[in-house]
Amino acid sequence: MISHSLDNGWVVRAVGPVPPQAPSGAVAAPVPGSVHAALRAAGVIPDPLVGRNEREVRWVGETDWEYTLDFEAPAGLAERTDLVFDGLDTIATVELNGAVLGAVMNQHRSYRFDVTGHLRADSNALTVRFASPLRHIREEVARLGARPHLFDDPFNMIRKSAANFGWDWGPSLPTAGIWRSVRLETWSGARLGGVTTQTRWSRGDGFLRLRAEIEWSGGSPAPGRRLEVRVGDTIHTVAVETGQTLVTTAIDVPDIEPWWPRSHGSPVLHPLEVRLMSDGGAPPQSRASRIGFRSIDIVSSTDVDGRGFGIAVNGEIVAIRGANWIPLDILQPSRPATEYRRLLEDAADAHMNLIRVWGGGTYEADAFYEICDELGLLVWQDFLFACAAYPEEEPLASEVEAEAREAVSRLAGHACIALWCGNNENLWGNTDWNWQAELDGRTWGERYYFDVLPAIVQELAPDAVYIPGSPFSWQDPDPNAQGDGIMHAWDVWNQLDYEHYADIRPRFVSEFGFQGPPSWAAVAAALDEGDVDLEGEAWLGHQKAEDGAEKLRRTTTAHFGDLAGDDVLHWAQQLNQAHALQFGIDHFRSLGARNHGMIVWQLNDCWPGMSWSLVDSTGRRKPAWAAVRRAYQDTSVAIALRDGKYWAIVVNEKDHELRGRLDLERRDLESGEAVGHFRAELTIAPRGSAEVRMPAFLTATDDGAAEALLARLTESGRTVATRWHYFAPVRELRLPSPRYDLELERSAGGYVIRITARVHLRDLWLQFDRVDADGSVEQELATLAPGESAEIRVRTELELAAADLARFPVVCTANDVAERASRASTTAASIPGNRR
Ligand code: BMA
Repeated sequence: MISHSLDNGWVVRAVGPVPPQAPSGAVAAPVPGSVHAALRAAGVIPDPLVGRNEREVRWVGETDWEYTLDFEAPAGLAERTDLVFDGLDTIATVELNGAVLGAVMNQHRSYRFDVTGHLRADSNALTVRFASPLRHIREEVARLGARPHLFDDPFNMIRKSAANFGWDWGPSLPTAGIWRSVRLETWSGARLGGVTTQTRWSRGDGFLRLRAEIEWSGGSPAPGRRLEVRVGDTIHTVAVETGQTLVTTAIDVPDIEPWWPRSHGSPVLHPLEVRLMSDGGAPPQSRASRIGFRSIDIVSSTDVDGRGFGIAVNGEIVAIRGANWIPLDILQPSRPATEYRRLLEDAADAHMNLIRVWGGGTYEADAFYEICDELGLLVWQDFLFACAAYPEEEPLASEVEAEAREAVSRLAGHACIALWCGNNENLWGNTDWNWQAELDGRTWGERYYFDVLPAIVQELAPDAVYIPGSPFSWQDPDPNAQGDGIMHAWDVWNQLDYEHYADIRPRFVSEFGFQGPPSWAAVAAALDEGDVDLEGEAWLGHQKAEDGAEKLRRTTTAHFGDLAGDDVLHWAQQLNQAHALQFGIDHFRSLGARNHGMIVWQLNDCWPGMSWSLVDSTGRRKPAWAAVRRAYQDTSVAIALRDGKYWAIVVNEKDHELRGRLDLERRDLESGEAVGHFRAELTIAPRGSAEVRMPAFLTATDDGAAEALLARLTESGRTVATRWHYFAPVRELRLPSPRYDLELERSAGGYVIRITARVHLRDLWLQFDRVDADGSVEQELATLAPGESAEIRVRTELELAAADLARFPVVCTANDVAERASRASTTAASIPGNRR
């Protein structure tokens, strides 16, 4: 089979009732891409991600667009030629030389048209006409009846990424366009179509299931047609009859190294080659990939509260530490693999072992799953339904089935795929969000989640795990019950404050999160120049969460005091997110065997905005990323207050016994001196934990605002984990004014910055983008006792001097916030009648 790319040379123009803002003629349209991206590149629209431009470009989503390409047919076409679109977004008609090839309506499918005999030797005209997605969903509402959904537009009426219509962390920019590659494929005899593999592993031996689809051109049959499968040292051959469209086989692969997720072993991959061949004639068609042998099962034990939920790989329960993944980009839905890699490495570096691809996005490109295979990151893959009631009527029902079949057959072969999940929050929505009145008996998607999708998984990937939704309960009528199945913990952010994580004891929590702003550089990127004001209208337009600004203000004020108008606000909000996530993770990990996993909401961002992300849209890691990294360490120590008593909780997520020493100290914040000390020797089983009740003398402080607890865990004299605990919120804490020595040392591509504390410095963080927006930084969120140092690496082309850096807001600490908070409270107290 020979493939000819048709990605280059497309143009796009507005058609139908053309709005006044539209370009009068055609503009170049990069493929893969979107109309928005093409108009932006042509200078027709402003950057939709800046300021309030999102609203100005609403007309783009209301307009019909026509993509055209003139191309010459390649020479030497075979018996059969197909036109293949890897992705069309979304409602479109495809025409070749004036003849309609088909009408399509699903962003989540690929399309193949037989164009044999339709190509002209010289010039060919290919047209894809896209209808406005906004008009389409309105028409569908009129046809099918409205159904509940979050946010403004009824995204549940179209098979297209829900988040494209706007979400509580992203803009509403309903795109159209050719969002994945296009090509011609020309072949004779038989074509190797979708190849679906699936593995298992048990006690040293692997097992591979394979399912291959074959298409026939109708030409003369070739002798000896067969499918050859090579994996490791094993070669397995299956004869293929002329006209046979499906080949299934199962292969034992004895004595093979398994694939393990991070934290359990190496993600060993083996080359797999599947070849469709015959004796003589056409060269073999071959599909090469890398597979890992592993078995995945759900394990659960039942107690009085309900049934637990755990993911076991090769028979070992994996304590899941993960993050949720949202689409990388709204305008340009298809992104280079390097961007996947960068973010997935951010996850891996933070000791994560699972990524959940959330149901409001897309099925990601192959590269995403290949990188996860390689890094040992499990993938929880949602089917693409989120926060809405979905009609089960035609043609949506058939589209859902077709897209699910394609996704499962494309992705099931990846070792990383841990499970398939029916939807995001729709089971919960149906029981808890008062859908019934609006639905008035209409369908909401139940049949998909309990019938269609599990049947497809069972047919195409019989060893795969399927769960009906996230959250879901095995037996509790409340799908979000904390004692049963999987929970989303959102009340804590929406209504309470992060200490309330300690009030819940989820068996598995697949969403929980706290908002915090992105880097200063990202905030600046979001706003028109000169407009950088966190409390200003333009930035608040990048806060999409319902009542988000108020929720953020409430929680930040509770911990840091009222910092409105203060230049420390951005840093305080970032730090609040970091503290919140650390608190939540420490608590969930302290639940021991009751809880088998936690997935932070959310790893990444799709634009510069206020969100729950750990890494912002410029690729900068937020302080929250560093806090999660510390809390997710294999071996970690946390301090918990239960019923007025303090405990140190040590988790050993290694496969060997931990023999260590735990030193607990109460320290005076001003002098740095230890005022109390307690030591415990610990032996903790592999993948076990220990709880050490602290003696009253250690924690009985007379002045909580002036003291803190330090827990240090050492193994053979080496520090493996430390954790500080403060008795009072930052706003009350008497942290000394930040004082430190800062030295610079040149290193390849930049500097090593050494900061040595002269006083107790809590949560030291370098906002290096304040100095060089083109530079980068590698750091932890460090707390230093007097005399201790942190080394921070920066890459930069600038010549730096210590004086450029040694100031707020470049070097940031919680001490800076405490100082402002105490100043603010003194001022507030001294103004009579100030009740703020
Ligand atoms: C959950 C997610 C998303 C949302 C997040 C934050 O509902 O499934 O819908 O972005 O919470 O509100």
